[in-house]
Amino acid sequence: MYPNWILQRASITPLRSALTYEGQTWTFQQVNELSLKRARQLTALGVQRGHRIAIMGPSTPALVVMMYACMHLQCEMVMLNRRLTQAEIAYQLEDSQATIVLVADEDVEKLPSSVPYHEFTAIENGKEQYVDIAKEWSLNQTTSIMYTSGTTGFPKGVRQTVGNHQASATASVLNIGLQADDVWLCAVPLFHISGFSILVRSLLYGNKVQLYEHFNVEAITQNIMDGDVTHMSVVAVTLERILNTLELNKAQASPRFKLMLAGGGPVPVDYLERASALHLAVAQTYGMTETSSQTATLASEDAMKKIGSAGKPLFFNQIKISAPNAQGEGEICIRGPHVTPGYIGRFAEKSATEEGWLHTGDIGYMDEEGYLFVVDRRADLIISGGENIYPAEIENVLLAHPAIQEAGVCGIEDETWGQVPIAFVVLKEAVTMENLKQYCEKKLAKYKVPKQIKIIDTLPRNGANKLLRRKLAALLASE
Ligand code: S0N
Ligand code: AMP
Ligand code: MG
Ligand code: MG
Ligand code: MG
Repeated sequence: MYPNWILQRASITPLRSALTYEGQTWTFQQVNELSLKRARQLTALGVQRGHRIAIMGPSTPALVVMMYACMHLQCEMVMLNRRLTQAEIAYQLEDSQATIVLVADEDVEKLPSSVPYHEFTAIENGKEQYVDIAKEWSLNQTTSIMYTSGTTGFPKGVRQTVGNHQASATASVLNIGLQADDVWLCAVPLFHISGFSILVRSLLYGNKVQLYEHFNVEAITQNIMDGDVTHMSVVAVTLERILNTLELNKAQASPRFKLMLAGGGPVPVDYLERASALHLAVAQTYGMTETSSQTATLASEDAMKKIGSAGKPLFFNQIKISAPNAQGEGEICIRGPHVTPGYIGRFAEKSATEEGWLHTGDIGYMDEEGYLFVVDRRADLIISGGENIYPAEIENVLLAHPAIQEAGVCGIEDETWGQVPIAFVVLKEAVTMENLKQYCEKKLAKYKVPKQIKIIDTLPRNGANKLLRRKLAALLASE
């Protein structure tokens, strides 16, 4: 058993700053008191210890307090991505069997109708009921559940336990070090592990989080130039926005700024070189929802020497390359205390690991010095601005349309988002593009809606009739 992180942090450093948002700052004691009050208010509304509840809202202190309240109640939090459509949210609620949704007022309209929910302001203004807050948590208790799309097209709910988060945060700090006045800027969504892991690190380290609701590039770059913050997590797209802003202003990062963790997908080498020219320390990192964030990270002193590498495995964890080819490239497998114990819902029976090893599906190699290079992502995964898209998910939606006989989806390079999805369809009856587009928008989050839909006569398939997605992009190129 381990002490409740929120209570222990408030007890050790009550007066240290925990959170800053739009110029207002809360100490760990204040955050703790607010979240305890919110836990009593949730109790009055019938939320009980261990319930599986879903949460949705923009990245604001209200969301942080709601999450901490749920953690006080040892609830399993299903983190809902705000960009999803009602149909996609309905799937996750059904699959997870969450008892209730706690939703920011502005997001209520995003919920499918007839889903039970409590709005944040109703909770915040509601009455309180006494509840015994657990002082201790067990390592295998589930803290959070995040859905990650799967090769089958059905998103999988990944369990992230107390032990997973603790191991991840500890390994992170052993790698990058820590000082009491470090401040981590959080402008990645709290519903992704990129964002939530920043909160966990803050609770374990006693560091402040500077929270942003939107990716406000001017304000964020100013923070980096002024040294208001020391660390930040970015994806390639947001890194590029910051580089661009620094370059336009002929400015550099403050010497107080220490490190940017860049992950969630490949980071173009060109960005790393531009960052280096601006004295902005960027560490490329490789991690995923199943590993509660980073698993390997490149030390910033190696940034130029091993450019393009995602670094070495962090403490407590191991990486191996399974079935390597002649070039040493094979499937990246990960073992360690940060690896999920498994999935929930329809994938609960499917083991996430084999003999403790998580088979990521990503392809990579380790060089002779043990540095990991990720060369290809898992099974046709498309990453758009840090959001994952599995072709099968879009294909399943397209195939359900009455006019569509066959569908194939692949990613193409995109200036703005890194990659975007495009679709190829074989029709069984006439249909307008407008109809198809509207249909997709109803069923799929905006970032998953194919940027182009091409009508063709047959899809490229192999002898076993398997769709050859990698040949789809070539079709477009040959037009
Ligand atoms: C890139 C972001 C910030 C873009 O959002 P922005 O600028 O706020 O846009 P909006 O105003 O919301 O929308 C404007 C239009 O843009 C479309 N749109 C928005 N996002 C995307 C997108 N990703 N792809 C395509 N289109 C997008 C909107 O639909 C809207 O369109 P219109 O105008 O037509 O209505 C935002 O996307 C963002 O925050 N991305 C990052 C998400 C993220 O954090 N991903 C990482 C997930 N992976 C993990 O968590 C595991 C790895 C990990 O833990 C990690 C990752 C990074 C760094 C560190 C770590 C770590 O290990 O600690
Ligand atoms: P998610 O499921 O959202 O957690 O995304 C994790 C996936 O993003 C990994 O399985 C990889 O395919 C990809 N990814 C993460 N970091 C990197 C990286 N440094 N280089 C290439 N791909 C990455
Ligand atoms: Mg808002
Ligand atoms: Mg994902
Ligand atoms: Mg925004």
